[in-house]
Amino acid sequence: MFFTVLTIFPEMFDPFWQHGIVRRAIEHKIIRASAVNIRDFAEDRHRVTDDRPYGGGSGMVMKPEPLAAAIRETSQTLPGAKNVLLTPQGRIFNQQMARELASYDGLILVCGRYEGVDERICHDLIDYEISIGGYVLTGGELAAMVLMDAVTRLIPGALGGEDAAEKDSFSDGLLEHAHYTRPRLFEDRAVPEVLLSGHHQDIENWRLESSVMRTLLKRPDLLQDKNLTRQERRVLKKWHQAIEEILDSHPGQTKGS
Ligand code: 4GX
Repeated sequence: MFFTVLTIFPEMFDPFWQHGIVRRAIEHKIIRASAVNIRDFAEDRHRVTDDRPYGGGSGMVMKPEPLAAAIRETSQTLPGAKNVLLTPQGRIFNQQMARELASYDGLILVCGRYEGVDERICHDLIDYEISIGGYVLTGGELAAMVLMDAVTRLIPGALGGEDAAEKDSFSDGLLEHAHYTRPRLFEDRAVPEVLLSGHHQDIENWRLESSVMRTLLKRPDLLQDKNLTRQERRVLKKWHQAIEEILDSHPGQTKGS
């Protein structure tokens, strides 16, 4: 997988590419990454990339010519890449989209600034318009980093050793189970005994129960959308029954108490 980012602030990506899993993936040639300065494609003496909007109003718009030249030249050298524009008008990014994008040879990520890019760019040169969420950033660069981060960890080998990506949160539609590490006792709170037991099947069962119940409490919408497995239904039924027993043990108290 290669990422090429088109931006007027290429230096913003250096710290992102120099740390953690992303850095390792670059060093192991699992991904390639580069940032191209859109300003380098501006033809005028002052290398201007923005202009005033037709129709008036405050704010500036990214000029189409430098952006189009940057996208076209980059696409030419990277056949098989998809062009992605980061924009609040895009589809909201999620894990399924990350998986789809991870299947391509390359992604060209177009980062707008100001009020946005000339509409004719979106139309003719962009394959995907993607938003990372319902809030307004000052530019597409942070959104591009979020997208690259989520895609990188899905590329085989990026996470090293065992490919943990598929065991993760969301890969089976549930949140991750709770995690614990040493010490056994931290500020009066103990690690669940089963995790110290060495009984692998018991641990697996506990983790599934932890996943299901955390999802129920924190993200019930995920359970609503999901085709539940037999084991997942069993966990929900167990707690459903426990709750019913509590309710049944307090007969006669119906309203206001
Ligand atoms: N998820 N922004 C982009 C400028 C812009 C506007 C329109 C292209 C078209 C954002 C988000 C986001 C702010 C980045 C506006 N560029 N990007 N920028 N949320 O808010 O992706």
